[in-house]
Amino acid sequence: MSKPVVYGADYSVYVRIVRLALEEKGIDYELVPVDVFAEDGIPGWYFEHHPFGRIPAFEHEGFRLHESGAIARYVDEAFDGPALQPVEARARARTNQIAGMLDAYGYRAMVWDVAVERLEKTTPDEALIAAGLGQAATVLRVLTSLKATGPWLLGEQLTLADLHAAPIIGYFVKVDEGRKLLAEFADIQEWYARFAARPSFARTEKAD
Ligand SMILES: N[C@@H](CCC(=O)N[C@@H](CS)C(=O)NCC(=O)O)C(=O)O
Repeated sequence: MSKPVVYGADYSVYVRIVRLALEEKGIDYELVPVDVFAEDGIPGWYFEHHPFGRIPAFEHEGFRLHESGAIARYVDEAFDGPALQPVEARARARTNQIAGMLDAYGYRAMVWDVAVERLEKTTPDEALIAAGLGQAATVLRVLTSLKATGPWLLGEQLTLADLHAAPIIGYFVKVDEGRKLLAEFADIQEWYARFAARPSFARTEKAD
């Protein structure tokens, strides 16, 4: 069986979600570099893989996919290794709910409006950061209320919900405001520290 291929860059939260799924399943894969923010633009050939020019894209023996949620579920279902989705309907729905909530309400606020704005801008837009922190607080509050008892978001089983949340929160805590806000949500802070200690998280860390 040939290795699956992930197209993307190590700075990307969404690429990391897919790579975490592959790492946690113990699957060898190839990372083909695609920099969507390159000065000379996205290479033309990449639009064959992702018509919207986002990362990641994925390919496995001629089967192409984009959208990290779909890719992560495919990786879980098509390969051997520990199951990353609960079998029981409500736990499975909760897993999908957490990933969907982070996509819809967490990613832009936590990664772009707070972390990227603070880290990358010469004159950060303080109003944008404040609004992003407000939204992030709601996400962290809801995540706290959805978290099951046990080490992981769904309880005893590590799932795609953990793999979806950790890279987003990992980006958020690059800045002081993110770390400070996370500290107000002890359960999620402890969960994040636990996840961040996993070898898969170290192996998918952005190279300096
Ligand atoms: N819905 C997509 C989102 C992917 C996404 O937004 N990736 C970011 C990098 S983390 C990207 O490609 N951004 C480029 C841009 O916004 O132009 C997925 O789940 O894969």
